[in-house]
Amino acid sequence: MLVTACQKSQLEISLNSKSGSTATGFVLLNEKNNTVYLSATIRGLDAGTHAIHIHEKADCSSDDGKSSGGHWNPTFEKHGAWGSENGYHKGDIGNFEVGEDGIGRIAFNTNEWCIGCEDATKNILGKAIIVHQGADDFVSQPSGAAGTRISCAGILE
Ligand SMILES: [Cu+2]
Ligand SMILES: [Zn+2]
Repeated sequence: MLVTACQKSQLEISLNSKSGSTATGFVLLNEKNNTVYLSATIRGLDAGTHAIHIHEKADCSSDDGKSSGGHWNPTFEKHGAWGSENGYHKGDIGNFEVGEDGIGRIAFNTNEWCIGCEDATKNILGKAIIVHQGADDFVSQPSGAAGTRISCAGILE
C-alpha cells in the first residue's frame, strides 16, 4: 500500500502597526491537504469594517506600508470579492468587522494558495498581509478603495 505524504507547513507572523495606527496582531498560516488556513487576531483597531489583503512583497519597511506593493495578483485578474465570477486577485481576502473592543478576528481558508510550493500563482511566501483602515468596496480598481494601510506582516519563514 502506498501512503502519500501530505504536505504540511505552518508559520506565525506578526502584524506591525503602520501609518501611525495602533493596530498590531498575529497571523497563523497552516497548510494541510492542499488547503491553506489563515487565522488572525488584531488589536488596537477602530470599530467598524476593515479590509485585509495579501500584497505582493514581504516588505513592511515603509511607515505607510506601501513598500509591500499592490495587491498580489499572479493571475492578472481584476480586483473583486473573493470567488467573484468577474474576477478577483489571489490576495483579495475581504473585509472583517471590529466591535468597540477594537479586536478583529479573521478565519479564512482556500485551496488557491500554498505555502512554499513551486506554483507561483499559489505561493504566498514572500508576500505581505495588509490590514486597512477602511472597507474594501470590491469594485474600485485596482484595490477596492480600502484606504490607509494600518498594519503589515511579511509572509516569511
Ligand atoms: Cu490591501
Ligand atoms: Zn485586490
